[in-house]
Amino acid sequence: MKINPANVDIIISAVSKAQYPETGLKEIALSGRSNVGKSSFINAICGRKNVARTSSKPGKTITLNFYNADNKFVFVDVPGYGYAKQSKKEREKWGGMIEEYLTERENLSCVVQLIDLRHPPTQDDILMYDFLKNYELPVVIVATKSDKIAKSRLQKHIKIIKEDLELEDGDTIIPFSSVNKEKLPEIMTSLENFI
Ligand SMILES: Nc1nc2c(ncn2[C@@H]2O[C@H](COP(=O)(O)OP(=O)(O)OP(=O)(O)O)[C@@H](O)[C@H]2O)c(=O)[nH]1
Ligand SMILES: [Mg+2]
Repeated sequence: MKINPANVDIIISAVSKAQYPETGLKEIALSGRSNVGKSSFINAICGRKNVARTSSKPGKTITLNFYNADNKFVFVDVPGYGYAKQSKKEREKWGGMIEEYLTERENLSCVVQLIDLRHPPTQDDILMYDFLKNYELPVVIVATKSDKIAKSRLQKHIKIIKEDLELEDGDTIIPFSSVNKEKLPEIMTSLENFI
């Protein structure tokens, strides 16, 4: 599958079901801690620099952002979790918005859960993975920022993520870097299964 970068655009920033777009396309959602690289992942896969807004400060993405990827599928950028500077009220509001999308959206065919390759999964990462499994959503784990660790340590870090999440057979885990795009073909092949 090839995505033409010129045919990638935001469809809508939604906060509730009524705003989800009717495209007839399957959706691939991004989930993960704030700042793990979800928006950067969308840009890297789509071959665009800044179609999805990124920031070095956590909490950049605060709505469900739908991106048409060359009419082949839709990426849904979901706000990150584990962002400490949020009030309880904000967290509840966002939690509801994300849960509604993940549990009720018929177009949703796969969730790409991003985990920072440098660190063991957090409690929130484990909770999210279990939540997705509970709803029987297919999950692809992408271990991000692989450019930041030595190649010799990569497999060890992957093993820790697999063990801590108790990854199920059949679930894929792929190390990835949005900076150097290593393993991009593997990511594409894996996403193709869901569109
Ligand atoms: N070195 C490196 N930096 C990355 C990579 N992916 C993302 N980053 C950086 O990490 C920071 C956060 O990236 P975002 O893509 O905005 O993260 P996000 O998960 O969308 O964050 P929220 O929208 O706050 O939930 C930015 O400074 C990115 O440049 C990567 O693969 N390697
Ligand atoms: Mg973001």
